Amino acid sequence: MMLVNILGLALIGFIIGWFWMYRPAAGVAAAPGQVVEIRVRDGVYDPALIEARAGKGISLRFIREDETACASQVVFPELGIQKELPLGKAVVLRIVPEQAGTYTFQCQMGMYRGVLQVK
Ligand SMILES: [Cu+2]
Repeated sequence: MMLVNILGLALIGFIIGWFWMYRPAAGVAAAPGQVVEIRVRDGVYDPALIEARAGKGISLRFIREDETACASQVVFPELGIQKELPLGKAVVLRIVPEQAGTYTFQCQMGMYRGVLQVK
């Protein structure tokens, strides 16, 4: 019984770690005007860390390969952007971040997470 509880806790910890504490390591630096392709698959954005420059526009081309409902929208809460991602169809988002900072992009509930780092 105790063992079951421990396994349960370990599983919960793993899920929380995966969804909420996931921090992307490798990033893609976007040159101004560049199009960065982001694939949505297996519960993550790939790449999940995009670097851009303040005041310079970048285009993010989202390609959803993940069938789960979580992947059906991408939301940039700080930028007020919410976009439908049809399965297998590229959606290009043009973004011009005016100020340096860390902007998240995520699914509707915030389980899939990515970061747009603006310098
Ligand atoms: Cu979700």
